[in-house]
Amino acid sequence: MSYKERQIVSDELTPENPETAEAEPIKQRKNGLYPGISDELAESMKSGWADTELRGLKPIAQAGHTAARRAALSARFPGERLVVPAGNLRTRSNDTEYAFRASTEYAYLTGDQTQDGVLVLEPTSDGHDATIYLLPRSNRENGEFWLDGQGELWVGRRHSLSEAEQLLGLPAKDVRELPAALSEATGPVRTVRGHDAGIEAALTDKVTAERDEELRVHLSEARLVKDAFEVAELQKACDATARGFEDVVKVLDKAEATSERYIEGTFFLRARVEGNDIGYGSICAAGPHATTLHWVRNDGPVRPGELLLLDAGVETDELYTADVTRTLPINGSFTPLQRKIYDAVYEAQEAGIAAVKPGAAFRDFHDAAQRVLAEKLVEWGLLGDLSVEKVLELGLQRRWTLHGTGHMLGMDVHDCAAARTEAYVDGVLEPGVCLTVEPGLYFQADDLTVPEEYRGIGVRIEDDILVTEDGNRNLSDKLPRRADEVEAWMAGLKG
Ligand SMILES: [Mn+2]
Repeated sequence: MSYKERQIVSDELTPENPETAEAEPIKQRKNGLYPGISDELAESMKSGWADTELRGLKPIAQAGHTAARRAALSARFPGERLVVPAGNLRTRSNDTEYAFRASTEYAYLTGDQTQDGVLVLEPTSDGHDATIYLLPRSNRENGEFWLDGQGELWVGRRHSLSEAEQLLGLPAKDVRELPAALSEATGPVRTVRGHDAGIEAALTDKVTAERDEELRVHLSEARLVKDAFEVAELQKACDATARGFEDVVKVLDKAEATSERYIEGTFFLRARVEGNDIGYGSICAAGPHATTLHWVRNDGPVRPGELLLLDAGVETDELYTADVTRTLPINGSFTPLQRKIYDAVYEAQEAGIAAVKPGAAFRDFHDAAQRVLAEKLVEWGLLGDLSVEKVLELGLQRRWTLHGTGHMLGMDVHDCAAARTEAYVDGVLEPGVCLTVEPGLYFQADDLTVPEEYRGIGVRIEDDILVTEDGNRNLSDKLPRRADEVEAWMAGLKG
């Protein structure tokens, strides 16, 4: 069947009118439009298929945690209908789509990652009833399963609604019924915007941007403290990421013969084999590219004698990502100047990590790391005869430190981004918070204010730190950080 034929059928099967789609066989409706399909073939495709319904399925590992997360959401918005969509496929070009990644809010509250899914919390007298709306198994009677481009014959078997109920611990209904039901519903409602235009259209007269933002903020702040399942996922992400970094070190000679792309592809292989994906575009920055904070073009040369700044993270199948950076001497050993700069960043990171503990202000680890870096820059004579205090007061070190020292980490690499300032940047750390500590020094290739030999050197060291009851735990400590340990680790891997 040609693409064009599939397109016509799939246009006919718009979900707005599921009853029509159910009742009327496609072939009859579009009489004569499918010259390649005989009545006999259409009839044949309707039957002769085994019952593959799965029974007695066990709930997913995080079912208990998602129930607790929904309960917290319910308590925050009593008496209101809450609508949280997974999102839809997005076009990459013509009829090809980007890989689907469910919205963080939906995956956090359900553990499900199905495109077009929607979680709805209906208010009751004492809380909410949660229902998950999903696309059911493809209809075989009307030909949907093989004639529609999103039919199961093309894209693979989906869970039936009954299977989804067993797995997720939630009642499941047909998502094609949802827009009409939402349009007719009365009472206060909020939704998470930006994921599903169809759901937003159905709610357009009922929601306000301000109230929807409050829902988004709540869901961001709810994720500040990770539960036990989430901590285990983040550890898994960090462990897989460490193996991905080892993979890269083993093939540095191949990267030298090709480009930074070899490093990107090598890490991606590990991410796909052990996890769902990379959690963000890998930064594979060799030589002066290391001074570009978000270098993701990764098309440059990899040269011995220079440094490789690799900032990459595996995202687990449950969508928790690591965010780790190591700066490595491409030939296996630092030059004295590279090492001097590296050691300064290492010392700053040590000071930053030491400042991560329950009761500390979120800003403390940033301040601790920035002070060390300012001291080094003054010591090296890059800031004239200014004192460290004066440099920090004027923020002059930032010409070379450039960015904040860390951020929350979780399902999003920059997690909890909608949290209010008082809950995040001006907040206080508590056990279960997970954040990155990632100071850096960057001397741009065209920076005339530093000695020539500094130009084009960029160093960042980044680890994922969990706040514990009595301090912190470095989830990414399977990768060495100290310069001599990095060299020994590389030598061991290169054999
Ligand atoms: Mn980061």
